[in-house]
Amino acid sequence: MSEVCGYVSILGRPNAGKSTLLNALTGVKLAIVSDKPQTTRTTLQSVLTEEGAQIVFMDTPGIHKSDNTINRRMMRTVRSALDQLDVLLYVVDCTRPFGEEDSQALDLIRKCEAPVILALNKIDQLEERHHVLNQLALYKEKFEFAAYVPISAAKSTGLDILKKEIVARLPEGPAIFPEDHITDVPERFLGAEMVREQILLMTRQEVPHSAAVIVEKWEEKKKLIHVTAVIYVERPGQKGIIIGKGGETLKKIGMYSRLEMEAFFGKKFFLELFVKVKPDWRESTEFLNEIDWRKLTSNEQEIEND
Ligand SMILES: Nc1nc2c(ncn2[C@@H]2O[C@H](COP(=O)(O)OP(=O)(O)OP(=O)(O)O)[C@@H](O)[C@H]2O)c(=O)[nH]1
Ligand SMILES: [Mg+2]
Repeated sequence: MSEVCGYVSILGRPNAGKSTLLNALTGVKLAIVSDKPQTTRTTLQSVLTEEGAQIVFMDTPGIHKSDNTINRRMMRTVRSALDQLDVLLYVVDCTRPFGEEDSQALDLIRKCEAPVILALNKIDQLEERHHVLNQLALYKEKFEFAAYVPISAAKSTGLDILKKEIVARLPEGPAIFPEDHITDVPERFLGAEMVREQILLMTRQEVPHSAAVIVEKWEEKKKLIHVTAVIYVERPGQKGIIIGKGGETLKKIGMYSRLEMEAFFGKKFFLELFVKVKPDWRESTEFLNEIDWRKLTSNEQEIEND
């Protein structure tokens, strides 16, 4: 039997459901998900190995207008995901009307030379079948996609068809990674993201955008993993919101993220959380390097090489 293997980048507007789709396609909840736009801040690779096919999926931040340093960096990340790929998976939220920003997002994917598959997501939210057909017709008019697949990432509807459309367009070749390989992302980044996910779920307005998490200690002991993480916010008021009355919110953030870590890594965790204020961190290249796992990995390598 011939084997196929290739890279698939998942692109789309913020909140379209890219990370939900990455998790659903691979069956591993690697990417954090929330109803707040710009949940994903950096690319995240997750590998799916099935009989005869290995697909290296890449989740990306949502395509949006860049105004500050963090947003410009996120858009750079999106563009870099267009560099090396065999198939582009373009995800749209079919419950949202098509607007100017969608046109701009399409301009970006027009630059891609690989086949582009349209995943029309959130069809579980549409009441009538003809709404799906209307949306498909609209997208057909805008761009010649290689395939059009209505899906619900949340309900895992249409994902087998989507996988088939992807696999059909991957180059022949042996697997790049061993069968049990899932990701290159370091454990401590995944842990930090699990804390950030709880912040996104429990806070509103500016707080989710102003929060960053760094795991400072990840120590494997005999019976448990000891993790110390710092939650950074931009203003003292936001620190108060994260901590909550009598420390209630922080306690909940800690408890739910610890449960996530225990379920994912299959070990007991002792999690310590601290909250610090770092004004305007979203404009600091140095700090943005610190929270980006790809930089984190190279720093760690540098330390090892010293
Ligand atoms: N009803 C419904 N909701 C969905 C579906 N897919 C995703 N969602 C919801 O849409 C919201 C955004 O999902 P994400 O997966 O975080 O979206 P994203 O495209 O990764 O967003 P960014 O990382 O911010 O760019 C979450 O509340 C999801 O639960 C779907 O198929 N149906
Ligand atoms: Mg995302």
